Amino acid sequence: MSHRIVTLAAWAVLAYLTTAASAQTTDSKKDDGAANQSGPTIKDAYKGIFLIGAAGDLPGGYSADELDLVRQNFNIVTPENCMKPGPVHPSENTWRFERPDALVKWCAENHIAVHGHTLVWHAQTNNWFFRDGDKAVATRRLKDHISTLVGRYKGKIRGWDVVNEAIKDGGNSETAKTENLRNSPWMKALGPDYIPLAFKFAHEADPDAKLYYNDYNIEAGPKHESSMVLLRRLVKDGVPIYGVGIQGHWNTARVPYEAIDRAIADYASLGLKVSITELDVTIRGASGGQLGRGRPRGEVSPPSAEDLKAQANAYAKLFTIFLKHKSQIERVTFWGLSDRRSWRRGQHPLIFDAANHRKPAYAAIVDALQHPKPEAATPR
Ligand code: 9MR
Repeated sequence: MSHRIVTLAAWAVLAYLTTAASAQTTDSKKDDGAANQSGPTIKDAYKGIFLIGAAGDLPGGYSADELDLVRQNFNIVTPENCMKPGPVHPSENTWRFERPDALVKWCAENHIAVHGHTLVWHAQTNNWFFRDGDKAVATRRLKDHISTLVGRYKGKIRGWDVVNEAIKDGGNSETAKTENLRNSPWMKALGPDYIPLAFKFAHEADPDAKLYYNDYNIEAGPKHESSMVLLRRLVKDGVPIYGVGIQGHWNTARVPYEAIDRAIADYASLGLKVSITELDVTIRGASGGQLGRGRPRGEVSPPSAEDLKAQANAYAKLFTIFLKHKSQIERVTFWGLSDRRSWRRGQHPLIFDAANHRKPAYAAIVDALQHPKPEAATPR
């Protein structure tokens, strides 16, 4: 009997010490920038406000854990590469539908919507579209491409980035008065009409699909002004455009908050919806962008607690701005799944770390619903 009491007492002491030790670990981890792993998921927290998306060529090549992460946290997926003209339509009579079909099927099985990306772009588009042909041939190839792809997934893909990145970078006060279109192969082949034509063909193939113009850095400066000139033309000409995609590849050191706030209102004033289509915010400081300098190849330097905090703050401010415009915003999509599944790997840009754990930014985004960051939501 007394032996039993001693054993129980020993267990109690051990249990106390273990709890104390683990509390200490959690506390000291917190100081290291470790994030709370519980609490509502981002897609549930933002339900009925906007769709929350991730980019990726799912499901092939993803682990079971990663697929679970997608199911739990996101309600819309953008194929990162597999539906772009180059991969899906490498030559005039060759289509590679295996990955796009698998993605659409997996998303349907998991009740996840799909946003198609992208029909017309200057990059990842093979030369055959423009070879040995006049304007009529290039127009026919554009139409065939769009009708086949959009038609195949009619009713299964919610919307499309119809034209991607048509506006030149940079600019000045003169170009700001013009559309300042990039001299892309499509521009050379068809002139500025390629843009309304692409929207027309996409709309004919799926009248219910929500059609987007998508671009980066269009929230600020002369490029923003040019985007307004272009979009005004499209709206005036009755082009079936539904929304504008602000890509959102930013960095904690210089997120143009005020410009973003204004740009969303500007696009809404044209009667267009807005989505944040490729969101990622890299961290500043020494741990941003260091792809293994002085480290074994491929190894990435970890972010500091301070950097993670700054990133969480940046994401919270951004979501406060998005919430301010919630009636105009359809969707916020992250460009990738985790810091391992990102085109900016090494710069820690997303809300899950490389081991699929929530980063401080995750809770900050959910928390922005209850506690908006006021400095980011000042009225215009
Ligand atoms: O994330 C995509 C990357 O895997 C590709 O190599 C790259 C090819 O250009 O495209 C990346 O995605 C881009 C998107 O399609 C359009 N906006 C910019 C994105 C990042 O480069």
